[in-house]
Amino acid sequence: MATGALVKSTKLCLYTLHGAKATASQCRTFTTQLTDQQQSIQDLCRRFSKKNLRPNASKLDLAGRFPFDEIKKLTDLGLMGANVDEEYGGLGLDYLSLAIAVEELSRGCASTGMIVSIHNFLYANLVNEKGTEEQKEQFLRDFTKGSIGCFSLSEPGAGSDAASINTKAIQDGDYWVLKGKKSWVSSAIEGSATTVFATFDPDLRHKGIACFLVPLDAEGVFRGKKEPIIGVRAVTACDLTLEDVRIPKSYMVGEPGDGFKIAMEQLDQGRIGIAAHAVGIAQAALDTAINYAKERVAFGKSLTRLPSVKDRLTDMSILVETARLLTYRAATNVSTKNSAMAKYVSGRNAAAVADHCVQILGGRGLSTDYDAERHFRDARGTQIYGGVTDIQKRLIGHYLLKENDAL
Ligand code: COS
Repeated sequence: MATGALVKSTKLCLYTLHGAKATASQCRTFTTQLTDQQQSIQDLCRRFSKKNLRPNASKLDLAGRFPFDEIKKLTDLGLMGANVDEEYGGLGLDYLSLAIAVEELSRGCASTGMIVSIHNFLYANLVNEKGTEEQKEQFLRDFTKGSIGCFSLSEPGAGSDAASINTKAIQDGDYWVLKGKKSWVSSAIEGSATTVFATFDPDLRHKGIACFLVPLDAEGVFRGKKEPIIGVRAVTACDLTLEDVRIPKSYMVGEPGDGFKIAMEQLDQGRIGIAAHAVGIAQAALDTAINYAKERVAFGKSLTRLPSVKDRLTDMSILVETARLLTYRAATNVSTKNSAMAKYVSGRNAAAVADHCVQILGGRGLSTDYDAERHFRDARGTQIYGGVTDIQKRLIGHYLLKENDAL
């Protein structure tokens, strides 16, 4: 099928699905059975990924080039507003549908999957769920139609310890003035707006943080150079310097002091996105390993018939499936513990599966002519961005003890 026809038919398919939508806020009992709608999203994104993403993934990665054409097609399919309410141009799908989409897209191109994940889980869903009508008009409607949104929390001096951010918010009448530096802001080079978390009183720690929506063309916003990262190289992350950026007070999400809670709640969602992204990368590494093992002959037979390789492929498959189950559970029953556990396991498993994949390809596993080394590089970051593994473990331990009245 020609690309145009595929896009047209898949778009129709999504709109049909939308007629019977389940909203993101609907929380269902976890079951391994996908609904017809979720199954259709999976089929659609799997086909899209295979046809439109996988063929160019290596080229985009090596060039470190943002996937403009691919994101445009995904926008046309509605997937850049997957959970957003219909009245703002979104598809109103549930979180699991978005997680499945991110997984399938990441399977074809990890960078594209990550861009979709961050835009939806960390930006569009925040505005959709917490923004005022006025904020949604300005910071959401166009963001389901092609504008890209970002999430700015981390700073050069504050990553895991998010409550210690140092970007200042100073009130000046009906305006707030923001000054400071944000780091690792994904898609900021192409993006049109970002959330900014800033402190209006550092002595209050997390209670002194507010969340703002900031147009990236506002006076005083300066983008840094693209970070030269080892994986997901088509994602353009950079610093954002805020030099006396003056914004109306109506751009604040919630009340002063709500910012930390907003950031944490959004990260609970964002971690589901990263977990799904990691599952997609792990599945891609398993695909690559199986395809190679089927073709490659050693000791007079196909690699798949060697017990050591079969054992490795079996381990890989178990790692992928366990990560997927935890991710789907987290997307169905969103909680800090479920999303931390999904992210922790999926990131760790993706790194292990990608390592097995390199090993099965042997010398070719080290070559950029093959996909294995890209999966290996792409997998590594999933244990870092969205909150490092150590933080996920701390969260899981905290809630485990809390649930057992053992804190
Ligand atoms: N949802 C809602 N509220 C939350 C929350 C969540 N997931 N997590 C914490 N809070 C609230 C707490 O309930 C507490 O509120 P009260 O003061 O009303 O009791 C407040 O926030 C402070 O919580 P806590 O004491 O646990 O905060 P800490 O400073 O100890 O930080 C961690 C907690 C480490 C979990 C947090 O800083 C974090 O997630 N760090 C990682 C950041 C990250 O992932 N960065 C990458 C971003 S990608 S750009």
